[in-house]
This record gives sequence, structure tokens and C-alpha cells, in this order.
Amino acid sequence: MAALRSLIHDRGLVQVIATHSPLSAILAEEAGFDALWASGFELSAYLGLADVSLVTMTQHLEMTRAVAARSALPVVADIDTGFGNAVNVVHAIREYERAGAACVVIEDKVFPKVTSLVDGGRQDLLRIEEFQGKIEAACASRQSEAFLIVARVEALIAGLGQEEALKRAAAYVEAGADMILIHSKQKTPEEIEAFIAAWNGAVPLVLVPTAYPEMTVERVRASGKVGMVIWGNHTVRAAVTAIQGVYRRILADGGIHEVNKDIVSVAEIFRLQDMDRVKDIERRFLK
Ligand code: SPV
Ligand code: MG
Repeated sequence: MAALRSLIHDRGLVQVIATHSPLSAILAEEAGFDALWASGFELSAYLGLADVSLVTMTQHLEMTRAVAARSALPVVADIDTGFGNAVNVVHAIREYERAGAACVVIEDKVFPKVTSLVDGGRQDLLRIEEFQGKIEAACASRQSEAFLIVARVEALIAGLGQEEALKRAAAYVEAGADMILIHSKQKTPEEIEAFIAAWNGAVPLVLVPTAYPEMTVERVRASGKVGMVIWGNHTVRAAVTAIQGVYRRILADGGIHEVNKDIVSVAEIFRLQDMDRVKDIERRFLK
């Protein structure tokens, strides 16, 4: 696992792509992304559930562990609210660090949380002091300083404005956060760019520009204050797009004869499963 801190230092900006499975992690690594976002939203969708704290820590942890085992890329684990209070956070940090994550992102919402981008979602935030306690607990319980603790500020999502967002971000840095994820659901980047312009904190920012897709890599880089950009749910959305299209065609065509040429071969799946290695093991050890 490459150290995420040095990757951010060397590259200036690290591009992190959402994943909900080891297979998507393998594809992300082959495509050339820098790191993986073990997304709560994606795993919830994959399980056919809403992203409202229904997926348990164990389910998300096992996905994270499986992803970390099949990819050399650093894994940024989305641990939502930390699954409860500071006691839960201490437990979660130990487990995620052991599972091979490079970083966790903890958000300042009340458990159970409501997904951030939904219209009219209930967005209740914790008291600042309580969330500071959770960040302090996370920092105190990690084994290695290389394991990054990112505090996620949901004040803009909750409609509380820039002043509250900046106040919270500063308080979380004071509590020890290595980076601040500032989230927005505005359809254009202006709200986030206003936050970035006002941010004088000592730590880099993290963005998830799902709602404001005009925020290109070039535009993020130009701000000079962002260490990671997370493409937050494009893996599950790409999968749904592809699956819906193929399913439609199989039924419309009356078989797989047409669609077959437009999807990857079974041999490609064998390659992703590393079947050559299995054959090699068989040759060497099956007696
Ligand atoms: C996730 O991918 O689970 C996130 C990002 O937390 S968002 O869904 O935009 O809140
Ligand atoms: Mg999430």
C-alpha cells in the first residue's frame, strides 16, 4: 500500500475513484487512478439499499478488506459517521487500519445519517465539540501516523452557510484532522470555490464534485489547496448504465447473439480473475 500522504505530496493532487468491489478496484488500478474510495453510497446501492446507515460496519469493512487485498492502490474508507459515538470510532479505526485502509473519512452528521445529495434529506449535524472528540479519538487510536484521518464537513450540505462550514473545518483541524473534506450539493462549483478561497487552514482539502461536474481536474488544481478529488459514485453509475443497456438488448434481440460482440469476452474475465496463476499453481502443486 503506497503511503497516501507522500502520494499527495508528490502529485499535488490525487485522483480517487469510487469502488464497491474488488473487481472495480482492479479496473480502477488498471485505468490509472491514484487511489480508491470505498464508498458507502456505492456499497449501499450495490446491496440494493439506501445510503442511510443501513449497511453495517462489518459489511463495509469486509468490502474494504477485500478491495485492499486485491489492489495495490491506497484505499480511502468512507466510514460515514464512524458508526456511532467516539467509542465506536475507536473500534472502527482499529478495524479499518488492520483491514488495510490508508485513510478514513468521518462525517460530522448524526447517526443514523441520510445520504448527502438527496433532495430534502434530513441533515442533522453533531455539536462541534462532540465531533472534535470523535476526531481526537480517531487520531489517538491509529497505530500509524501514515493512516490519515479526514474530517468531513457537512455544513454546506445542511444549508448552514460558509461561516459555519469554515468554523467547523477549523475546529476539526484543531482536533487533529489531517485533511478536511468539504462537501456541497450545489449544481455549480461556486459554493465550493468560495469555501476554498476563504480556507486558510494548515491542511489540504478534499472534494467530491459529484453534484457540480464542471469542477474539472484543471479547475481543482488551480485552487492550489486541494489534495484529493474523489469521483464519488461513477463506478456504480457506470455499472448500472452498462447493465441496463445489455439487459434491454438481450430481451429485445431475443438472445445474446447481438450484444455478445459489444461486451468483454469471458477470456477478459478470466484475465481479471488471474486464471493463469491458478493454472500455474495447478501445474506446480497438484500431484
Ligand atoms: C459516498 O460515496 O458514499 C459519499 C459521497 O459519501 S456522497 O454520496 O456524495 O455523499
Ligand atoms: Mg458516503
